[in-house]
Amino acid sequence: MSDPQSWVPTDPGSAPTREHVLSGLHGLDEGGPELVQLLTPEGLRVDDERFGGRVADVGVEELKGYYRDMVLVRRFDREGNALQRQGELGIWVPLLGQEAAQIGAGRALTSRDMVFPSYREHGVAWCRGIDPTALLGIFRGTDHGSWDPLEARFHLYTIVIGNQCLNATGYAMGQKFEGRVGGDSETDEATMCFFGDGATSQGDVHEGFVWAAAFDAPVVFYCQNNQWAISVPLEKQTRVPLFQRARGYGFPGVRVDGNDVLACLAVSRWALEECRTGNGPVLVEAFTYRMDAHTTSDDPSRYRLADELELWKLKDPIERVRVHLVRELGVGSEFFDSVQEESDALAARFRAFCLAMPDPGPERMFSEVYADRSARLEAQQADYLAYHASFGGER
Ligand SMILES: Cc1ncc(C[n+]2csc(CCOP(=O)(O)OP(=O)(O)O)c2C)c(N)n1
Ligand SMILES: [Mg+2]
Repeated sequence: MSDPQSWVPTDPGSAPTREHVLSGLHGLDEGGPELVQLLTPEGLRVDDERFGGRVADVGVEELKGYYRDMVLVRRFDREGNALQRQGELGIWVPLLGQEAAQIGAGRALTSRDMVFPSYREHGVAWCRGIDPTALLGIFRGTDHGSWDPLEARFHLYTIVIGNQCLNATGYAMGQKFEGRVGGDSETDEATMCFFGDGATSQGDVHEGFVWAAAFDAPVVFYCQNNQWAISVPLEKQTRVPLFQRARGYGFPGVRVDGNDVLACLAVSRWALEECRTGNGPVLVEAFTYRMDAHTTSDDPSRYRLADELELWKLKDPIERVRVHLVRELGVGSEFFDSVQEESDALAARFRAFCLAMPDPGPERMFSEVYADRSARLEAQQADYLAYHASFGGER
């Protein structure tokens, strides 16, 4: 494409041009020969010389567990979307299509490892034991996250693109300085940092990579390449596959099939182990697809073709595990029915919790700004409360 803006429809209401169609084709990319895959979209196990051994312990029970994780996470994700559409949430950030990338990574973590998410990591939060209802406040506008980041070993969501790469790198440098790396496999720990393909164009990510490399920080940079940064396609972020960028910084990069939970688990286990033993950092590019809108405020039909989604549906991360469990491992319908039931119950609880959430009082916006409250903040709060009271309780 000669015109760098040719992928942007000038009139959003118009039909896509030939250029738009061609730029949409990047989504058909199979991920290239370097893609690590252990479970094909058809549900067949394939081996990988480098990473296959990392999941040798995964049997039918473990696979059923990952299937359950993905179904439950998808179910409350869909409920979040519906709640936003019904006016109960200000916004929802869907993870549809990225369940395997997140569960594979999340289940590779130990309780000692620390995680820095962006804003779409509901599946990783699930793996950290954070109840899905704890995510609702952020999207209902009542809090910035209601879990204790250190206790959960899962930082609060970061909306500022790429910023968490600096936080994660700093945290990982601390792990290194404090000797919690490369000593004892019972106590060693690592950091995992989640970000998107678009974030790789941010200075913060570059700076994080440079510092992490210079200080051998035990951080796994886990990029979920879902092919889009809102309406900006991958080819506007990079000229080379993202995992290859790691080489320029001096650490390894691996591209894994982000719709294959087993491969994501294997590669994440390897990457975290590298970091815990002092061989970090590592970049993992989970090659996946955002099947829904960027957020509920976005309309992807303005900038991408429906065909692209139809192709990725054939690579659905949940379906391939289901097919594998049924055809190769003989798992019967009882199991699938019970997971379905459990997911509906979770969605009902999620919804009921949301509808019962109290609105925070007007003093709430002042209460956790600083650890020590200043006189100025006290005065601002008093002014605001007086102003608020002048409406006589009307909101
Ligand atoms: C520093 C900064 N710039 C711009 C934005 C607006 N913004 C929100 S999400 C987004 C796209 C991010 O895409 P990507 O990194 O691929 O992550 P994805 O949403 O696809 O998971 C942008 C530009 C922001 N939140 N922060
Ligand atoms: Mg993206």
